Amino acid sequence: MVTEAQLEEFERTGLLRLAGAIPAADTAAMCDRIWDHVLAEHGMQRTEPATWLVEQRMAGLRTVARRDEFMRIGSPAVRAALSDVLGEWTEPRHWGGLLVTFPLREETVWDVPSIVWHNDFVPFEAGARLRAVQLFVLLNDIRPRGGATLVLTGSHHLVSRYADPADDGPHPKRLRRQLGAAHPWLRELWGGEGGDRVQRYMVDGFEVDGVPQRVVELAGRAGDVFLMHCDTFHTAAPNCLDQPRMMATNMIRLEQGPRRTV
Ligand SMILES: O=C(O)CCC(=O)C(=O)O
Repeated sequence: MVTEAQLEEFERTGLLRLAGAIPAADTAAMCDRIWDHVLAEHGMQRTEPATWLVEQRMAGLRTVARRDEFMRIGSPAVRAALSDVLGEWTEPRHWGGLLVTFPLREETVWDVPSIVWHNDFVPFEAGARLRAVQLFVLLNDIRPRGGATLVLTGSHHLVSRYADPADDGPHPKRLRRQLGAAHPWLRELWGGEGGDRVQRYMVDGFEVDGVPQRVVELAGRAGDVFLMHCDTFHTAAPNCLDQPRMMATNMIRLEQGPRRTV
């Protein structure tokens, strides 16, 4: 059950963490299926890091994500939280799109990336302020700097201010351009480099139009699940540690009918 304090945090930051929302045995079974695939398709062996040759986020995982094990992402805790936050929601046919990144092979200093910051396009719906929630699920333990998704907390409030209500929905490129033109802090987040970006974006944060913004890394333990407001900016991050990051994501949409607005 999501508490009032968690709902308030979700409203303020666009992000809510459910610790241990999926049992360890279930996430372990999902990781086993990913490793089976990685071995069969790429010859990468779980116990032999020297064979981990794919550095980019791994493509071609759709078939694995259709395996029954991944239906367990829809655990009782995840379902209850979605109901508390969204009200009525649409049951997805599949629960996971997989986000798997193996470690970079060259020693690299982790930094806040300046590329691919985006919101995922979800069409506007009359009368609904919260149209969808994006789930991010940790399938293995992911330490900071280990490739977990980065989220610009607070940015969902900017999207609702800057997106043109006459549009069919919030277009990420358009928004990036508009927000960047108005705010150097954002322009340099998704266009700049240099300086201490960790300090600037993850520690200090900034108020944009009176709305606090800060970059948060979705690191944590296997089975932790994050619910993210669908308009929140986020991006992929490099994996500078020695273990793969294994996550799943999905956009859970509002059901037609009675709605909760936040
Ligand atoms: O790879 C990642 O962590 C980013 C995922 C992402 O941008 C998305 O699922 O929309």
